[in-house]
Amino acid sequence: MMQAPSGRPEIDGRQFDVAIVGAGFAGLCMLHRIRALGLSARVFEAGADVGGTWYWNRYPGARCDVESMQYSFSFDEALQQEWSWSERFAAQPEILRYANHVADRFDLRRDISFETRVEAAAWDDERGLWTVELSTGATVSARFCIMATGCLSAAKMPEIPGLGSFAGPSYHTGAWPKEGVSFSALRVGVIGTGSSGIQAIPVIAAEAGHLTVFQRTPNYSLPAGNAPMSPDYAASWKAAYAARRQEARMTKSGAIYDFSERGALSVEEAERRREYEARWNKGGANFMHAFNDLAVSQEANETAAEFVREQIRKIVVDPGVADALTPRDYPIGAKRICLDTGYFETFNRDNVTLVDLRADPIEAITPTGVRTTSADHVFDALVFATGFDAMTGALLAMDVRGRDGESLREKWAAGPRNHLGLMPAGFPNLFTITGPGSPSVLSNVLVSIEQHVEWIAECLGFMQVRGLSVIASDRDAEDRWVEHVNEVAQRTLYPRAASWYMGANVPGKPRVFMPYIGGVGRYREHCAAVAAAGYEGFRFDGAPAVADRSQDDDRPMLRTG
Ligand code: N01
Repeated sequence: MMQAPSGRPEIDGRQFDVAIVGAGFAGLCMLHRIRALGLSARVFEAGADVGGTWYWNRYPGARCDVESMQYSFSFDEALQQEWSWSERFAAQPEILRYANHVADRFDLRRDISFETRVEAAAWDDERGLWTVELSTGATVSARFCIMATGCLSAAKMPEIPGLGSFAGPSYHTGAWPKEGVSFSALRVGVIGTGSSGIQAIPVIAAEAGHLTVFQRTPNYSLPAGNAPMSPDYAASWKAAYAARRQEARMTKSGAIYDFSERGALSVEEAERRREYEARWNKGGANFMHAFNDLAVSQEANETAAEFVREQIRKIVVDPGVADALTPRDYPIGAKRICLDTGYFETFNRDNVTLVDLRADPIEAITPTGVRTTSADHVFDALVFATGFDAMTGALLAMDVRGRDGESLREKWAAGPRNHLGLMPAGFPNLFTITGPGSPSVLSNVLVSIEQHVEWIAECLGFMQVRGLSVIASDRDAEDRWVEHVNEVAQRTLYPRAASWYMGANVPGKPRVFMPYIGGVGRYREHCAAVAAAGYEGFRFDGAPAVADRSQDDDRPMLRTG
């Protein structure tokens, strides 16, 4: 970008209809849709290129856990027909290539400012504008501000004494170096056994001289069953895309699985085992849909959990290691289920050691490695697979201020609050895509992104043709929605695990179940009903942008940039 004489980018002082924060899949999709409304938009992205999650998470083994044929955009028929996936579950480089393809195909880059972080955004009631402050020193304004910041984008380093004192290189899985890392012949320590650690550990173990895994909580993990994409399978999906995408939109999780109509306890034990075995052998998250009550009945859930524990005992040769790797104290699925390729098998390797932090906690990171109660572990490199300040972290990293200077950080001090997972009351014209209070991380997120993008775009279109300039959510509606989100979560087993869904991985973060678990299909219907009823729970203010309403239907009225 050319620099203005002041040294600030020439974008300084410009006004847009819409400011979009983030150029991951949500930001790209939103920008494309905003352009179709004839509005001006600018996307601000901290990374040097598009891709969001898939730009930052380049750790070895990074791979999607939703099947490739379903983890892609549906908004453009030519796009979904022309793109070919090489594997059942695509790896990070291929998904990043897809994000780049989308950006190129729709010529999106020209409206994106890269290496530009949004530091603050403040609403000005009199001007009906958001003022957005950027890390480059520039300030822009926009009538609407759309947060496409991602739910797992604020990497979380653990709070361990001595962090930063390690003399060798250290890496967080969620901010992996672009140029890659060689662990060849090195002594490597990995802290964390969530989805990222579970994917990275087998790949690092195959390369490293020695790998030590520090595990605090054992995790349930299922074999991914990844394989090269079968051309016939891809073709069958492409031929039926219109119907299958529609079907996926109305499912609970935004993806088509082999859903069961049966409860786990309604069948004999032998039948239950046959069902679990078939799904385990086929691989993927279909296992979690073997019976329809695994997320709500502790007794039913225990049958699936015990099946997985048995598999761990079968795979891991050393009974002590198997025992330490076995999760027991929370329901399967209540923490995000992991999919792996050879994770438990990795602990049979001679060059891999498991340190059970429940028995031998970390005391400190030292210049040479990690000190636990019983030993000093010496490393050449350290990997932190310690997760994210999920769902709210990226939003609250910015100083967002609504009406009368109300701070979003203060508003959400006891947990996120908004109406429909889309707009916090007191923050007019500010939308979040797949934020807290929406199905987001519990769903095939591309389906949820498209649903939010479409809802927001239709709302802006509704305002355009009516000459409305400001939309704000009602506090009453917000209260009701937050209550509903909590109430639905309490009917499930999810709150029984100390998960990042609950904010439990961040010391001091309120323990609130953040995503909406009522299901993607039901949520979609609810959002559509709200819009059909004239945006129930939202209020429109502001004078019409033009006097003559007769031409509203075919003329964009919010264009300012
Ligand atoms: O992060 P996590 P993640 N000392 O929070 C441990 C998505 N994702 O990056 O469980 C020691 O799940 C922590 O221990 P504990 C997916 O939604 C998807 O792995 O808190 N250990 C845990 O083991 C996923 O759920 C894909 O006791 C510490 C680990 O670090 C989400 O991202 C791939 C510690 C963090 O696990 C996050 O996954 C990757 C400490 N102080 C990610 N602090 C796919 O699509 C934390 N830990 C497949």
